[in-house]
Amino acid sequence: MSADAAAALIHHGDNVGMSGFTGAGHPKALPQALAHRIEKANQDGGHFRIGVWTGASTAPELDGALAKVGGIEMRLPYQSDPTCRDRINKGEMDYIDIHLSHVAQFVWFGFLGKLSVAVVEVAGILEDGRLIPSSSVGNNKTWLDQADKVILEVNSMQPLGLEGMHDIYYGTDLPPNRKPIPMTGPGDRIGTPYLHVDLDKVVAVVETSQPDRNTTFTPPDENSQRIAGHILDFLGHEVKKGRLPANLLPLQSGVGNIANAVLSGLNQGPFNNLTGYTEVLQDGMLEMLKSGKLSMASSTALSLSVEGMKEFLDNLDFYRQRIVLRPQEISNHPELVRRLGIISMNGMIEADIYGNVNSTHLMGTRIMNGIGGSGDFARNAYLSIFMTPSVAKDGRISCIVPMASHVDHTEHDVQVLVTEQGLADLRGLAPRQRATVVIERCAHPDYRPALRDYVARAESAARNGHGGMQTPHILDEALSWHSRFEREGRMLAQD
Ligand code: 0RQ
Repeated sequence: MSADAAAALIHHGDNVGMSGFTGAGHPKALPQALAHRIEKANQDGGHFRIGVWTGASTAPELDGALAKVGGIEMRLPYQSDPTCRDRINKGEMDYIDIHLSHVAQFVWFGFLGKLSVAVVEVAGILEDGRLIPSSSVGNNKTWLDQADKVILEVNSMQPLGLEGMHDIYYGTDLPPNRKPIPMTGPGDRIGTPYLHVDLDKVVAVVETSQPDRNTTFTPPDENSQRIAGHILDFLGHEVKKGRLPANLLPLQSGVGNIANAVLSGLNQGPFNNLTGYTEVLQDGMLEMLKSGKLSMASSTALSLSVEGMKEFLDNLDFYRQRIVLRPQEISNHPELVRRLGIISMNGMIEADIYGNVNSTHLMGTRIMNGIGGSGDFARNAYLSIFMTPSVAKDGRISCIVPMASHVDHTEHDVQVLVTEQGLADLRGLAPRQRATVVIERCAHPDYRPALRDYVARAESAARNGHGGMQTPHILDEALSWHSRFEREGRMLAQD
C-alpha cells in the first residue's frame, strides 16, 4: 500500500519501533508520510505525538521529519539529528539515552512499555515470508517480535546481494533461563541470515527506492592524524610488551572522523590479519578489508559514504564473505565484548583529570548525541580508549577539565585517553597519579598551568583538612571552567 495509507495505521500515543542504525536501514517513506499526517492533525487542533524507538541514529527523513512537526513525545535510545537535538535541549521532546545493548532486553523485560507498531526496512521478502534484512539490523528482530502490528518497507535500493551477510541470533532467553551465547570468535555465525515475522501481524508492505543517509567523511585533519599516530604507537608498544598479540584483538571503532582516521592509520600501519567487532562499519574498515589488513568485520550496521557504498556494491561478493551484520544486542553484548577481548576506541566530549569521561553533554546540560554503544564496549573491553582534540571552539574550551560536567564512563571504565598532544595510559595508576599523566600528556599547553594549579590547591586543601586525598577537589571551583564558559564564552579568565 502507499506510505500514506500505512501511516494512517499509526495513532497518537503509539510507541513505534523503527529500523535504522547510524543512517543505515531506516524506513524512508513512512516516517515522512506520518510527519505530514501529524502536521495536519496538529494544525487542525489535534494532539498527535508518538514514541520513536530505533536502533541508533537515523536520518533527516525520519528523525528530522518527525521532530520538525513536533511529532515525537519520547525518543530512545540514540539520536544525532540537529532538529531532534534542538527540541530535546529546548525541553519540547523527551529523550532517554540508553546503552544500545540494553534496548532489546528492556523491551523484552517490559521496562519501556508496550511497543505498538514496528516499521522495518528490508531488502526483500522471501516467498515463505522470511525477510532479507537491509543495511543495518539494529533492534529489528525485537521490534518484529514484540510489536502488535508490523509495517515493512521493501527498499529496492538495498541490494539483494545483502542476502547471506546477516546473522540473526534467536537464542536469547530471559533470566533465569539464559544460556551462554555460543560465540568465541568475531566471525562466528550462530544464527540465521533472515529475520522472522508472524505474517498475521503484517498490516502493510510499502515499496520504496531511496538510498541510505550516506555519511560524509572529511580527509583526516592534522589532529586526527596525530591522535591516530599516538594510538598506533601505543598498540605497537603493547605488542612488544606481550600484552597484545601481533594481530592485536578485535577492534571496535566509534563514529566520526577521528575514528575513521585511526582506521586509516591502522590500514597503513604494521599490524596484519586484524579483525573488527564493532557496531558501525565505516569507510575506514571497508578500506582495511579491501587491503587485506582486516580479515573480517562484525557489525550491526554499514555506515558508508557515497564512495564507500559504491565500493561495497561493486564488490558485494567479496564483502559478503568478510562482513557479518548482527542484532545490536549481540554486536554490543557485554558477555561477548569481554570474551573476545575488544580494543574499544571511541570519541568523547571531555575527560577530567581523574579519567572520568563525558561522551554526551555539552557543558553538562545540553545533549549532543547520546552514549550509543560506547558504554557497552568501554565497560567490558580488553582496552578502552577515548579520544578527542585537546581543545574545542578555537581553543576557548579545554577538553581536559578539573571535573567532567557529566559522566558517562567513570574512571573505572577508562584505561587510555588520547588527544593530539599525547596519550595517557591510566592503567594501574591511582587517581592523583592519573591527574599528572592526563595533564602532562593530554591537556593543551595553554591549559596545563591552570590544571596543575588546580590540582596543587586541591591537594593542599585536602592536606589542611578540607576534603580527602583520594580524589582531591575544590568543590566550589570544580565546575567553574564550565560556568565561566557559559558566562564569558571561554573557560579560562582573561588576564
Ligand atoms: O560543536 O557542532 O557546534 O561545532 O561539540 O564535536 O569534535 O565534531 O565531535 O564528531 O568527533 O564526536 C563525543 C560527540 C564526538 C561522538 C562525540 C563541540 C564541538 C562541536 C561536536 P559544533 P566534534 P565528533 C559508536 C560509539 C558518543 C557515542 C559513541 C559521540 C561538537 O563521538 O557522539 O561513542 N560519542 N558511540 O565544538 C563543549 C567540549 C567540546 C564541545 C567538542 N569539551 N565542550 N563542546 N565540543 N568538545 C557509535 C554509536 O553508538 C552509534
